Amino acid sequence: MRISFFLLTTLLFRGLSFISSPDFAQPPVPVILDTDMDSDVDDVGALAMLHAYERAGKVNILGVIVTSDEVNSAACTDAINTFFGRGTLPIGVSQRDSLKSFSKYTQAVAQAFPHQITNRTAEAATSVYRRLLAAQPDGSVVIITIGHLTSLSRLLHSGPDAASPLDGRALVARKVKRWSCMGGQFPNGKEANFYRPDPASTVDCLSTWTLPVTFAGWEVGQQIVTGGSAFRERCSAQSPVYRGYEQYNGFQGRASWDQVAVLEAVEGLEPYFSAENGQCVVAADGSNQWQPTSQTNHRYLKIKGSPEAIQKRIETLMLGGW
Ligand SMILES: [Ca+2]
Repeated sequence: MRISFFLLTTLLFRGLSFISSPDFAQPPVPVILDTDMDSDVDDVGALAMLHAYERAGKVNILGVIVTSDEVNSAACTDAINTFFGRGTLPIGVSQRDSLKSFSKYTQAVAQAFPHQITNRTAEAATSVYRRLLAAQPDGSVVIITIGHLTSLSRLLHSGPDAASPLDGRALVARKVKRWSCMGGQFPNGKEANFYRPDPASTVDCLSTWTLPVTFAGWEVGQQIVTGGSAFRERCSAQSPVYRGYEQYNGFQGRASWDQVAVLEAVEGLEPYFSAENGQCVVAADGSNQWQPTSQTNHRYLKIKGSPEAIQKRIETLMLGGW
């Protein structure tokens, strides 16, 4: 009886391992995440998703750019990376002094979970961006921005350095495959990542960028609420993801703007999204307008099917599943 039970549990374990085993059919996609880990908590969910993808063999996280002036934004990011076993991941920051304290969750996460890096000790974002890109195969890197575009703009205007003789635009053109951007409201609107606090960086990036870019607009993530009470029941209380959502609003749930960008960046359009091709034009105040054209490198996402299916997929990944 005891042997039978042992065999049963062994087979069950092997079966589950097979179901959750990494998909090695495609090599993992090299990804750089550029986040404003501060005011909203969807950045926590998005970073947790990337770690789940990495464990499943889908992505290779090269590093994280923290585009924020919040004093604990880099420490919180490093604490999450460390929790998921990637404490050696490079982190580059957009700002190292004149820092402010305004986040509802970054301090709590940083205090509760081990980390090494802080905003004051981290490398500059431009140096990290350039070093990470220079080391990758040509045309391979996916950049995911889930905050404002100050660091990406600085990268594009950077000059040659020890990492590469190429300037920023040439380095991006050589190494990047595509950009997934949480930003804007489509077809027309005004969204925070585009207009606050650095709308000039949005205008600059969109006018400078020549490779494919997919916009995950405000109106998509707004329809997908994650991190609510049902999520709390399934999430380990020992996780920084739990701590983040607990601190942010006590698991009342939050829109999934940033997670949508990560989901599409890794899994592509199907089965959750369709896309509209055209041109996103940004005004000096950060508002955006869509111009339908056929010859373009821009597209924006639309939900295909039900928001509930996307919510379920995102929460599974936020919980570390596959
Ligand atoms: Ca964000």
